[in-house]
Amino acid sequence: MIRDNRLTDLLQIPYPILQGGMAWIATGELAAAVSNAGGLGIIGAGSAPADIIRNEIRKLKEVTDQPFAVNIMLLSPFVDEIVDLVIEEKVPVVTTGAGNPGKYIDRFKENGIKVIPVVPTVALARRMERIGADALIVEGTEAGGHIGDITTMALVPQVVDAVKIPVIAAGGIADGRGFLAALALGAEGIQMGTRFVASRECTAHVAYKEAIIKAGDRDAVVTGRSTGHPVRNLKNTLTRTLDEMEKKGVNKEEIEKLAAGSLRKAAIDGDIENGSVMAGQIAALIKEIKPVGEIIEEIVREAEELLQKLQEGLVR
Ligand code: TUI
Repeated sequence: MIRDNRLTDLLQIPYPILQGGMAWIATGELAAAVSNAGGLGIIGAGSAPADIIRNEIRKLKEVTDQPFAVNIMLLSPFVDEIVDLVIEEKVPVVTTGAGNPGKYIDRFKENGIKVIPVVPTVALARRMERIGADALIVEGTEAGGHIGDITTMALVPQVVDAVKIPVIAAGGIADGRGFLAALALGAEGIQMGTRFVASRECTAHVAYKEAIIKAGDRDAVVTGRSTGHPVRNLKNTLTRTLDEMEKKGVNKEEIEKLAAGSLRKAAIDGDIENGSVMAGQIAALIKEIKPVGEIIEEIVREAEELLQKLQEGLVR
């Protein structure tokens, strides 16, 4: 069940573990490391133009021949050219986020690309299954970045009951306990973002990784609710300023202006005070920057050992 299920069959990978397609963070290097370690590495297209992402795909292909994916962030001004790019580059799997990928699904399917949308609600999950999604990433509000309202614990079993295609749980998972819990809820795989940011192969600035290691349980706060695009990020000068602006009722455009470009500031420049350090609530569980291979091996071993103990009645 942990190593061999409908999702590992669909994706042709050893472990049903996906790496979140995080803008500015999920580069070709990180995605290749995850795919080489037996998971599904995902390049985050974010709001980057196609040429930048083509380069990331080429970098990945130089170091792995394993399956991988590109995440298409549907609020990007470059969505159409990224869609053309993944077809041209014969990317085997696409995940989508921050919107409804409906108008692109037929083109992906015609080109043999597997489509796995991120969904934050049961209604969108049903709609995506109806129009041909191969699997779903069901993301709870514990996740980092742009989020929905429902928790992973509540949302995953509801979607599992509503659809027949495989479900991948995301949001709030960083170890073997979370992995096994997701399987108990009926998911057939997991996606982790924050855990893979704090990895050796992740190309994000070291200050960003250390901010995750230092985070406490209440540090991953939500900003931007008033804009309609709530984002979970670590508490800092930026989040405090955004909170004040929201309390004062500053208009949406002003808030979005401050937030725009702030992820790059944190992830690339390492400005973890004025940039947006997007991370999930599970950040506080992460204590060490580790190689991707170790992260994946440990989580699989931990889940298998825990399952064994539960079956033997050794956990009390
Ligand atoms: O997309 C993400 N996480 C992200 S995207 C991002 S870039 C960004 N920055 C600032 C504001 C907005 C975006 C940073 N983190 N996760 C997947 C995800 N998708 N979470 C929630 C959704 C989602 C939301 C609404 C998916 C579909 C959806 O559909 C609404 C509709 O159109 O029906």
